[in-house]
Amino acid sequence: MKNMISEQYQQAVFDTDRQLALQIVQNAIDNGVLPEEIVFDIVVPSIEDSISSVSERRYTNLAQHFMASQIAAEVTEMMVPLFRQAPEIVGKMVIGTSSGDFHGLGKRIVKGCLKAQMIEVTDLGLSVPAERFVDQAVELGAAVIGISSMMAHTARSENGSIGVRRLLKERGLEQQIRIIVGGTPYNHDERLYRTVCADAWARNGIEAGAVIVRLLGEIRP
Ligand code: B12
Repeated sequence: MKNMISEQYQQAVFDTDRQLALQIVQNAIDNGVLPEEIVFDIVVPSIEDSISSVSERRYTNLAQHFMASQIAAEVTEMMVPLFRQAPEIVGKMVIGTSSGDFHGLGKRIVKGCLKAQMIEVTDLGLSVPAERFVDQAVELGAAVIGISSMMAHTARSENGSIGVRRLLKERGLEQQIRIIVGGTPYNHDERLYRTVCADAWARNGIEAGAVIVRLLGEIRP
C-alpha cells in the first residue's frame, strides 16, 4: 500500500497539486500509515527522486521545484508532532542570503528540503550581514551557518562568507561552527566556496542535507 501512496503523492507533487498531496497524506494516516513512514518513506524519497537525473519526474522548472519543497515542508511540519517518539533532530543551523542579496527563492527551497531531513533551520532572512550570522548562530547554538548568494559580488563580498570566516577566527569559534554556501555563482564555479573561505557548498537542498550531516559529524567531540 505504501508504494501506491508514495506513487500518488509524488505525482501530485509533480503536478504541484498541493491540495491533492495533502489529501493523499491524510488518507494514508486514516488508513494506518505512521507519520514517521510518511516523512521518511514518502516525502524524503520524493524530494530525492525529483532531482535524480534518471527520474521520470525530474522537476523541469523553478515553480515546480519551489512548490514541491513547500509541500514537503508543510507535510513534515504536520507529521512531526504526531511522531510516537520525538524525532531526533540531526542538528541546528541558521540560513540567510548574503549581505546585499535579496534573492530569497533558493534559500526557501533549501530550507524546505532541510526540514524534511530533520535539520532544525532558523531563517535569518534576506541580506544578512556577516556579524548577524555569527551572533545568531552563537545565540541559537547552531553548528552550521548557511549562506545563499545568487550574485557573484555578494558571494565574494567581505560581508559574506569571507566576513563570517574572519569573525569565527577572531572569536575562536572555528571548531564549533561550520560554513556552507550555495547559489548560482557556486554552481558555475565549483572552487568558489574555497575562495570565499567556506567549509563546503552544495548544489541544491537535498545535497545540502548530506553535506550538513557530514559537517555536523566533524564538529562532534
Ligand atoms: C528571480 C530573480 C530575481 C528576483 C528575485 C526574487 C526573489 N524574491 O528571490 C528579482 C527580480 C527581485 C531580482 C533582482 C535582481 N537581480 Co536577479 N535574478 C533572478 C533569477 C531570474 C532567478 C534567481 C532564483 O531565484 N533562482 C532560483 C533558485 C531556486 O535557483 P537555484 O540556483 O537553482 O537554487 C538552488 C541552489 O542554488 C542551491 N542553493 C541556493 N541557496 C543556497 C544556500 C545554501 C546554504 C546551499 C547549501 C545551497 C543553496 O539550492 C537551491 C535549491 O535547490 C536569476 C537568474 C538565474 N538564472 O539565476 C537572476 C540573477 C541572479 N539576478 C541578477 C541581477 C543582476 C539582479 C539585480 C541586480 C537586477 C537589477 N539590476 O536590479 C537585482 C538585485 C537584487 C538584489 N540586490 O538582490 C543576476 C546576477 C548576475 C551576477 N552574476 O551576479 C542574475 C544571475 C540574472 C543575470 N543573468 O544577469 N532577481
